[in-house]
Amino acid sequence: MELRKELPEIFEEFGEARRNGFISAKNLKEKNVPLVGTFCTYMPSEIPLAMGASVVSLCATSDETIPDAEVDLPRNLCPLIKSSYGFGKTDKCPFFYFSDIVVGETTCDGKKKMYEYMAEFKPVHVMELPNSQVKQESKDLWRSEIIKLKEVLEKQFGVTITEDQIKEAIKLKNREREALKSLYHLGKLKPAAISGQDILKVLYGSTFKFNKEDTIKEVTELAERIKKEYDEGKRLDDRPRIIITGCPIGGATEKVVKAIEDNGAYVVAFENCMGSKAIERLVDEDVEDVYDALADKYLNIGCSVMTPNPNRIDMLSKMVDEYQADAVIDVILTACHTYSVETLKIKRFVNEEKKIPYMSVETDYSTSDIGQLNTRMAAFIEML
Ligand code: BJ8
Repeated sequence: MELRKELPEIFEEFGEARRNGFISAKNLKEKNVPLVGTFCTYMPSEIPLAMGASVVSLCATSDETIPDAEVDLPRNLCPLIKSSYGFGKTDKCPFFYFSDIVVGETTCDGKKKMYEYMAEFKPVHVMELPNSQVKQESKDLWRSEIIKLKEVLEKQFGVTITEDQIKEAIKLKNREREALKSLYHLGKLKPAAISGQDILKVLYGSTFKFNKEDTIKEVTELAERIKKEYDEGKRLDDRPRIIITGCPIGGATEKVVKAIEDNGAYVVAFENCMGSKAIERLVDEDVEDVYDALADKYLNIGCSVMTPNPNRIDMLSKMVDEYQADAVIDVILTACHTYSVETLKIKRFVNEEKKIPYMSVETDYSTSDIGQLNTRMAAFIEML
């Protein structure tokens, strides 16, 4: 039985969240609520949340503003970076327009250099992210960068951010993570309960919702409803189960998920910054020092900018087992060197240790490769 047909309005509501978020952002500004823009999962959003600010993921998932970006930036650059810059430069992203400050990090080379230009038309604070997760010096540096972020925000907005406020923000963000996990963990059910396209709609949509209590309630109720209906027998057909890993997806790159599901498989999980990479690990609420707790959570994100990057492998390994995956597809954005170089390691791990098929696909934000994506997915899924 096709469950999706019975829940379209809820998924559509999340699908529309970005557009509806524009109005919410305007309303927040009218109430003088500070708005902090971000492009990356490493940004510890608990710090701005602690002072009552709202945090928004800035537009970076469409090719609409790439030609404007290419006036200033090289063409041979990751589309996420060009899109981010283009939306900012042209003021076509209302979230960017309403953001009082953008917080960036020294992740990949292209992104950190792009922030230098972005700072010409927007207040930008760049956090210095170490490239190693294993050294104590790295953890110390990241902890001090989190404290520096707090001080920058305090100065810019004329407030004091207390540790108690940060503790409350940690609890709130953890509850939001738990709610989202309850939804995407439904991907572990076999046969599938919902499609990957619907999971993605909720994950992507939730990044544009400002009222966290509402999001927690809506997502929790949605997950409970799907599980209840699944237990009553409403489920999708049994198809090959795919885990997506790699660069962040959402917006234009939903085409990859669609191509997989149009060609006979389901995406059951996302090991990327739209899914587990960002959400799975909570901030430890029992650690007395809030900065230690935040540094530990965020520095351990398994992004390919880290060297080495064992946390990506560890998470993927667990996910392949828990989601009973039949294959892994690695999505690489054009000109993303770190994820691209890491494909060999992921391929070896998936093929040799998990003993399931692996494929990497390189894509951008255009629609020109949809035919090719369909052909490749059909051939790959056929052999599963
Ligand atoms: S934590 S994945 S959101 S850096 S795709 S801009 S790496 S060239 S987006 Fe990312 Fe943070 Fe990592 Fe997640 Fe550079 Fe690659 Fe482009 Fe990337």
